[in-house]
Amino acid sequence: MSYVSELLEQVKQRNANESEFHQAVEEVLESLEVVLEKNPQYIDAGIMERLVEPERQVVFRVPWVDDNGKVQVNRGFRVQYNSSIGPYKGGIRFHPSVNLSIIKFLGFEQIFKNSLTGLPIGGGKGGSDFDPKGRSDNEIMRFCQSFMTELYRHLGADTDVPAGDIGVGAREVGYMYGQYKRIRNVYEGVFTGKGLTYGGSLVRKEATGYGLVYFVEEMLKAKGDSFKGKRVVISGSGNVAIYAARKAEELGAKVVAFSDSNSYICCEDGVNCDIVQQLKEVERRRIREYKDRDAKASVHEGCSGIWSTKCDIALPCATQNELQKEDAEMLVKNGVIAVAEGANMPCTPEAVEVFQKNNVLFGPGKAGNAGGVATSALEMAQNSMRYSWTFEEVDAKLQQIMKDIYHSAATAAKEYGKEDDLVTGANIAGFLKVAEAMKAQGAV
Ligand code: NDP
Ligand code: 2IT
Repeated sequence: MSYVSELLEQVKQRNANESEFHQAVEEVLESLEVVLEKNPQYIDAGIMERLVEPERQVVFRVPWVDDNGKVQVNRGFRVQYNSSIGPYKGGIRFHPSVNLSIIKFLGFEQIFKNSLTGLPIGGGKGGSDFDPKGRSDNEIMRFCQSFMTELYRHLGADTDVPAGDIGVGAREVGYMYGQYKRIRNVYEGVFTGKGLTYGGSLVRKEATGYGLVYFVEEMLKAKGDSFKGKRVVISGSGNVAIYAARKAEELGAKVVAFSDSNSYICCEDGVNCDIVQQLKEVERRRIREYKDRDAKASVHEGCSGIWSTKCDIALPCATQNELQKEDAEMLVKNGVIAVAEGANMPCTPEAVEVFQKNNVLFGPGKAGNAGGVATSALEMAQNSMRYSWTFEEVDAKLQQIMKDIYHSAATAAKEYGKEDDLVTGANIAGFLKVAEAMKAQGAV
């Protein structure tokens, strides 16, 4: 058995029943095989064995009182995966499906993504199986305060800096930040995605979606193409989806479909992003209600059917494993030219294989959606300076970072004989910096 297969077997045995985590590790280890062949010093230094094992994992009880006076109990997680190039950095997810496997896969991905940004941030992720849907503002606040009453002791502006993810936006970040500040009695940049009145950065809200589109623009440009006149399908209708749509439109594309976990909507003339933003970001309603405000739209039950919508560019921006082999085959049959992951690991390995075999340009999440965490690192920099950059300044830095990520992934792929394979290229480019830092710091 090869070194990589043996290590993967060990990971599977040691972390039984964690399928999402296995999936993320398998993809990365397989693409690093070519690097390890050329650089046996990484094997000698035990880099891989250390890389797959989180530095620290915290699992805790989150008790809170609902509006009926009943005590509810959720489970909280923070996985501090790797701090070789900077403080642990990564979002917090609130969704009923959250478990250790999901937080570990997200934390593991975050190591390479954060390295790719070129900024000094390590990898981590956290969350809870708490379901914010249907909860009042006060319930959300009490939950966030209880969550932070345990988590605060593990955080710090130079230790671990969380941010948002699914189910965690500006409102939740505000409640968690407020509780942290109260308990610690320090005003520090311990969270990113903060509100603009208390240390947040301009462009952070837009950054993941905008960054994804900047990345795809670069991917298209390398093939002499652009967004102009393209039909785009975007899954999800949350933070990433909304701002990806806005930027794609700005660059001359037409966004024809959006979804949430219950249904998807299509509009041949282009979906009106103002309505989607009002419905989802402001009013927290369901996507199917779009039709009440735009009669030209059609509504379809279930979310997976969205991939049968004809398009040139598909941007999965909802959740892991939402785009499977049959969906990929359908997209290819309908002439898709580019697919890029706004979500983390939305395409199954079998779907990615379909895209690559059919020469569809494919941008993996750890490269394509890195604009969010990159802008988080810019928020940290501004907090340290006690200064704020303008929207234009942050946006220009984000654009440059996304271009650089594309080129480092493309260059690494070429160097290792895998031209155009951005999955392999992103994994290699992200890995090399972390591996060198770990080697230099000794067996810690
Ligand atoms: P939001 O909570 O704002 O939106 C999530 C969207 O995805 C909603 O439309 C939601 O629908 C849908 N969704 C969630 N779970 C499922 C599911 N199981 N099946 C179908 N649809 C689902 O989250 P974000 O936009 O912030 O995050 C979206 C993705 O992007 C995630 O994978 C996240 O990890 C990734 N990401 C986010 C970054 C950020 O800065 N926010 C940065 C990089 C990656 P519903 O309302 O019905 O739940
Ligand atoms: O998956 C991600 O990169 C995020 N949810 C954003 C993390 C961050 O720290 O901004």
